[in-house]
Amino acid sequence: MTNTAARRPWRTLMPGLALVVALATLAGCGDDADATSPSGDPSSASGAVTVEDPWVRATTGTDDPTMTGAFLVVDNNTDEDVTLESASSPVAGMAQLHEMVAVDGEMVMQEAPGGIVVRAGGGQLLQPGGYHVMLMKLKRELAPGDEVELTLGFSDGTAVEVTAPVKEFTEEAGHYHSPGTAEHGH
Ligand SMILES: [Cu+2]
Repeated sequence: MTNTAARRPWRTLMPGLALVVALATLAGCGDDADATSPSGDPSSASGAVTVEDPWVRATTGTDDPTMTGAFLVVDNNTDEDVTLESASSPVAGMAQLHEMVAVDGEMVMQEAPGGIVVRAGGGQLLQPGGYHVMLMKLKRELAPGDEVELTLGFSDGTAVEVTAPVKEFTEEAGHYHSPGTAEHGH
């Protein structure tokens, strides 16, 4: 896990992003066909890694408006495991991939060592209470209805750019530990 990209000024990444957008467009989203579970149907494999149902938690009215979580579903329609290795967003000075772990009976978040693996032909949910993209050093407040660009980098070299709507998420005390309340469109 490196965060070298996050430390660089965003503009230095822009030339690469043009290619990213092109790749993401070619990969397609499969919005029409995909009403199934994230684990998917192998027979419908499109040979691509796709990102669906992205959303970002609003920061308006939160204790710490400098950070928030981004949530989404990764579908791996290829024959090989792939690892989500990096994330970035123009609204965040820094982004990390986080997991939740139990420490002394409490769920806390930490950077996911080695990223987030998505099995061949399978899917992985990033949701409140579980894996998530941590957006830090936010450059502005995120209100419900806003949109946030996210770029996800994978171990096979692909990068997927998505536009995530900002949504309200009411949480209990602590960070994102409300398993079972995740919004998941599938
Ligand atoms: Cu986190």
